[in-house]
Amino acid sequence: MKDKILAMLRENQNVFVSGEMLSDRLGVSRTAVWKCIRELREEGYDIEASSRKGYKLGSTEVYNAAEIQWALPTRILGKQVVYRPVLDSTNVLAKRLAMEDCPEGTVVVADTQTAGRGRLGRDWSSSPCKGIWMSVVLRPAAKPEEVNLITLAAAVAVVRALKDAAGVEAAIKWPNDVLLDGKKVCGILTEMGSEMERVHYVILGIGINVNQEAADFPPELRDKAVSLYSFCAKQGSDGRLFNRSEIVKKILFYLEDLYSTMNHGKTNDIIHAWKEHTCTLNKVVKIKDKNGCMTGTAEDITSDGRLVVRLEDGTLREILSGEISVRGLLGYS
Ligand code: BTX
Repeated sequence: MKDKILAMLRENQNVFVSGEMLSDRLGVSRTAVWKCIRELREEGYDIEASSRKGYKLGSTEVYNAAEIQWALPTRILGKQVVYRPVLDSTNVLAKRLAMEDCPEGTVVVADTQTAGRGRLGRDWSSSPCKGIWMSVVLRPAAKPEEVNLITLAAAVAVVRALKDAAGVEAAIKWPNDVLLDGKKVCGILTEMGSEMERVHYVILGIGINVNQEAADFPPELRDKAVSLYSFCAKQGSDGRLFNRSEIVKKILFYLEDLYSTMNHGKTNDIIHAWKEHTCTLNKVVKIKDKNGCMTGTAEDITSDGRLVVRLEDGTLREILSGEISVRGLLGYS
C-alpha cells in the first residue's frame, strides 16, 4: 500500500492530495494512510502534511531500490535492484548473487562501502551517502578477452549520464577512469567469472563521486579526486545536490543500449562512442605493467579495447590493461 500511496503522490508531485482521496482510492482508513506517510517520511521522503489539504510530496533525494526502479526505462538492467545502507563492497555481494544464479541485470547499490575496491588490490574511498557505489551483474555472450569492451561501454554510459544530469563533459581515461577537470570522478572495476572460452558472469562495479565536498575525501586523494557536485560548484552552479537515484537510472539506460549493441556484435559502435569522449588518444602516456615501464603515444584502440601505443623506438604495442598515466593528467608532467 505504501508503494501505491507513493505512486499517487508522485503523479501529483508538489501538489496536495487529500487524505480522503487516498483512503477512498485504496479502500483503507485515513489512519492507515497516515501510517504509510509516516513510514515514507522515515525513509527520507519529503512529504508535507496539512490537516485541511492532505499530503504533498516535495522534491527530495531518496536513494533506494524503489526510487531507482521508479519509471526505469530499461528492459533488463535494474529489473532487480538490491539496496543496502552499508556493504563492504557492492562487487562482493553482486558476485555472490551471480554465483547463486541471480537474473542478468541485477544491480547492487550501497549508500556506504566499508571496503570499496579498486583494481590491483587498491582501495576505493566510498564516503557515506554521497556517492554512487553500484555493481551490475551481466552475462555477456562474449569471450573473456572481449570483456574489456564492457568497461569501455560503462565509461561511455557514465559520461552520458553525467552530461544529462549536470550538463558536464567528462573525459574517459583508458581503460577505466572518468575525469572532470583532469581529476577522477568515477572509477570502474570489471571482474569476471569465466572458463577459457566462456564467460559465466561479469560484475561491473561503478563508483562515482557525486555529492562530496573536498573535505569528504581523504587528504591523499584531494588533488586527484573530484565529485560532480564540487566540480559544478566551481563552475558557478546553484549549489544543488544531485539525485543519485536519477543518475543510476540514466547510467542503466545508456549502459543497456551499449550492452545490447555489443551483444549484437556491433563492437565498433562502442569503440566509436568511446573515442568521442576519451582524453587518452594522441597523448604521451606512461604505461606500467608487469614487464616494467614504457613511454609512448597512444595512437588508437583495437576492436577489443586494447590501447595501441607507439613506443619511443617507433614500434607499436597493444596494451590490454595496466597502469597508465597521461602526460598532464593526474600527476604525470
Ligand atoms: P583504480 O585501481 O583504477 O583506482 C583506485 C585508485 O583511485 C586508488 O588507489 C586511489 O588513488 C584513487 N581513489 C580511491 N578512491 C577514490 C575516489 N573515491 N575517487 C577518486 N579516486 C579515488 C578504480 O580502481 C575502480 C573503482 C571501482 C569502485 C566501485 S564502487 C562499486 C564497486 N564496488 C567496489 O568495491 N568497487 C566498485
